[in-house]
Amino acid sequence: MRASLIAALCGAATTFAIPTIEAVGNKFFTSDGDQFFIKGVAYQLVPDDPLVDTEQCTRDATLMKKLGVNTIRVYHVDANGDHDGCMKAFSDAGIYTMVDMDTFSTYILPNDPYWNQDQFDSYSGVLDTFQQYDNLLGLFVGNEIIAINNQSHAAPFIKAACRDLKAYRDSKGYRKIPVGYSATDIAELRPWIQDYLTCGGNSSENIDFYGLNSYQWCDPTTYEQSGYANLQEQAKNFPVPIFFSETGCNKPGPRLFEDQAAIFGEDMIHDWSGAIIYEWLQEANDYGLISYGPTVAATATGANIEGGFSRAGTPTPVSPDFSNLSEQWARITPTGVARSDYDASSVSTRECPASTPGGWLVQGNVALPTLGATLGSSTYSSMPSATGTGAAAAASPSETKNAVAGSKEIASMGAGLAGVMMIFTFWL
Ligand SMILES: *[C@@H]1O[C@H](CO)[C@@H](O)[C@H](O)[C@H]1NC(C)=O
Ligand SMILES: *[C@@H]1O[C@H](CO)[C@@H](O)[C@H](O)[C@H]1NC(C)=O
Ligand SMILES: CC(=O)N[C@H]1CO[C@H](CO)[C@@H](O)[C@@H]1O
Repeated sequence: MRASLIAALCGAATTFAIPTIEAVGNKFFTSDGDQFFIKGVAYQLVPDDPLVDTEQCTRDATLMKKLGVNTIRVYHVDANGDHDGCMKAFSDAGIYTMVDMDTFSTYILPNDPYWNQDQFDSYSGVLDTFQQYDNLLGLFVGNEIIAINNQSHAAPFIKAACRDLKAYRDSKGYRKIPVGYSATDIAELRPWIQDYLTCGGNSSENIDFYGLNSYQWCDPTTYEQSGYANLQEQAKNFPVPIFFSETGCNKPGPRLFEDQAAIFGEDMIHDWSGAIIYEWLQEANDYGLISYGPTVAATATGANIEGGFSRAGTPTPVSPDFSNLSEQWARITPTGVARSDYDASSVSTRECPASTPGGWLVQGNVALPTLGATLGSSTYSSMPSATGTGAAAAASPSETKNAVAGSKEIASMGAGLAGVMMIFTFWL
């Protein structure tokens, strides 16, 4: 009895006193029944896995809590690492984690997509490792895989990955950890991707949430001018939670983060679940909220120094970005709706977009690739024997309307994966 009690207590060492989070309709809810809004930062100090250095995580979590952070996004982790210390440090600070399951060698390729057993094993390894932590908020199957029209035929592979990871999650009896995707913000592609990943009527094959990496709001601007009014229009009653999985344009600077007031304000709050600011650590791309000491020569070497920036130490706020964000978030305390009052049937259903020449290349609700399939081989085509000619006529009338600023911002700054790639090259 006593032994089993001790065992139970020890076993409890990796589960923390923080409510779990689940996606219902287009919102996140805690297991306490409260709606959850993300106030996040991207956190990737080192290319392979920043969640194995407990001391560093503890220092960062303490300052993040002061900033008002409740979520971090980590792009790459090593499923074999020991994450107990970091996950506990963040949980103790009330901070959830969103983890990308892919690695530099396993991500779904944009131009020659395939989805195979090695990828599945690698992604499910991350799920196996992180599912035990109550402060795991969600998992990404990909980040910015599709950036130009002719990469859209990778979309069914994104859905296939979702399908297989969700089926695996359920087969293992894990809680319903949300599995989703993080998209590049390209005006023409945006509605197609949003619709495609949530269309077809079978939730087992759809994403559980949609993250948008958008740098459209460059201070000073307004809700209308920035393009956010258009983002909102396309996100209305979205079928699953949608949020900014990266945001924080730094041109011309300083960053005022006034978009936070819009995202959490009356115009958007009913349809959006918050935002993740890119990024925690100051690097050459100048998006950092903190640094671990002064910039050194790009060629400098030393413990934890790479690419001219220290990758560990005591976090020091970058001014004025850190305090500007802190002040923005301090004014924002969204409550949303209680789960018990929320009617999830109010969300929209999306039609699978028809293919268009030179545009979206996936024909409607085409069958998804099976595990092991490769595009353009005998194993998969996203354009099964053309059955109609209607597709050509279906070019979206919203294409021109959607051609707002932002895409060029994205192209020039290389968000997300490109940002991480940049870190990666520092290590070579
Ligand atoms: C895809 O589109 C880009 C940009 O329009 C173009 O440079 C590239 O050659 C295209 N790739 C293929 C395989 O058609
Ligand atoms: C929904 O998708 C799952 C996974 O592909 C499949 O097993 C199931 O049969 C589908 N359900 C329907 C009603 O088509
Ligand atoms: C809201 C806020 O804190 N704004 C400040 C952001 O930074 C600029 C530049 O230092 C200040 O002038 C603002 O007051």
